[in-house]
Amino acid sequence: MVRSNIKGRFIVFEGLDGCGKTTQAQLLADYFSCRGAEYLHVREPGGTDVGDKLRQILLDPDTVLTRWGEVLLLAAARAQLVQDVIRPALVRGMVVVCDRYLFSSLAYQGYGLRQDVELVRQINLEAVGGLMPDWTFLLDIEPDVGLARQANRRGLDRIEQRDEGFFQRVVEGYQLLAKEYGFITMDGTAPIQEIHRQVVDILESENTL
Ligand code: T5A
Repeated sequence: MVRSNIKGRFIVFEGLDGCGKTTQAQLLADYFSCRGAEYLHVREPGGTDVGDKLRQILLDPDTVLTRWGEVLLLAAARAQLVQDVIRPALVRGMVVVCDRYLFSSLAYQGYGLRQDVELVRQINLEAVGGLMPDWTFLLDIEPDVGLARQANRRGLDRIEQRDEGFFQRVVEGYQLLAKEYGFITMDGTAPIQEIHRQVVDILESENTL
């Protein structure tokens, strides 16, 4: 059973590079911390020894990787994170806040890189043993806004260096996924604290917190 023994809550932030996911995931983690709740904050790709090594390969601008190689390395990192970290935390009853999940592979590798979306989905569902989040917040921004935020901050990684058409397909992919999976879409250009307040309000209204 996909969710057998799971007592915790699983919350995911998704969106384009620089949309503010990490900022919001951290604010929510701080919120849980202040309330004394047991929580875990993780990001993809990474979060395990293997996953961190794969992250380096995946984001290094000097890496030359086939498209399916990229899909499979991301799925391998995700499988490790779910098996070793996320699922055990959920079984213990913790709240898990995750910066990106398998929807990123559907949006970036499926729609963005034009790989077979159904196959990307199947591979990833296998990789995570069917585990899906309780809530997914999509921070909606235009690609140029996010990439400008990233470039001002730290330069662009291998995936962020892709062309405008790629990011436009990722945006459209996220819009389709939002409908399909019932994401909660937020305006990623709103002030940081305002977005945080809205996230907390939604979770409180559903008795998550
Ligand atoms: N990837 C990943 C795939 O292609 N497929 C996959 O399956 C997975 C898992 C990951 C890369 O890998 C790709 C997607 C990515 O290209 P990463 O380093 O984790 O690389 O990059 P990001 O996911 O883009 O994460 P970042 O932390 O770099 O960016 P965030 O989380 O989107 O944004 P954040 O919160 O760090 O904010 C960026 C800047 O904007 C400011 C922040 O202060 C910061 O300076 N900011 C705002 N400014 C104004 N208004 C707001 N509302 C703001 N919110 C944040």
